[in-house]
Amino acid sequence: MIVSGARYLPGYLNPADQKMLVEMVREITIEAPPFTPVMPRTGKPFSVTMTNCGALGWVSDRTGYRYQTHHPDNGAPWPSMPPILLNLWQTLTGYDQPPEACLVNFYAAMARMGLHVDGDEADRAAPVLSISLGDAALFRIGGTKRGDPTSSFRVQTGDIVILENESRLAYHGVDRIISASSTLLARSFPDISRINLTLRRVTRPGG
Ligand SMILES: O=C(O)CCC(=O)C(=O)O
Ligand SMILES: [Mn+2]
Repeated sequence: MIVSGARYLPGYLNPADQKMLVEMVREITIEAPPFTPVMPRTGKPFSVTMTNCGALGWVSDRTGYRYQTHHPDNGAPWPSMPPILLNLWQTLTGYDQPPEACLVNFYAAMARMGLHVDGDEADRAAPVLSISLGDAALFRIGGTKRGDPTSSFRVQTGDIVILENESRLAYHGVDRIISASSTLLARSFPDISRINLTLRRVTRPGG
């Protein structure tokens, strides 16, 4: 792996598991349709659309980034965290608290995600578990300071990346999508190239 503390599990999910997760995402979007987040202050739209499942969902609007219990557009509670995600979290992280949020990012062919730290969680001891589905992406990761050197590698469908220990607060982002490198999403999400699921623990027990 490219940065110490992170775990990269290439091809962890087999094609049948990947299809099951795509169907799971399709069901989530029926209750919680993808929304377009905007940057705090400027209101500039993200190039990805998003939704969430779990007790808490990550949102961004003009007032800031935060976790909230309801969909920003329809006000409904997020769909519950599917058991398959709880199981993956337990198997791969062994963390003693379950994940509270699964952020679902939808990348169209030209979408990207700038370098950032996942820092809106009170529980920074918990790992972040990230699943890639569909077209490959150039994933960039560096250190815990913005100026630290970075390197990039291709994450492919079925790959899992876990940010934990000294990589938990590492800068990371998605430079670009490698179009037409997978057919996984063609049927269920014809306009989407890549889906990323990010599982996170948000709150600390008792606080
Ligand atoms: O799409 C990815 O692989 C990364 C997504 C991400 O870093 C995030 O949503 O915080
Ligand atoms: Mn992130």
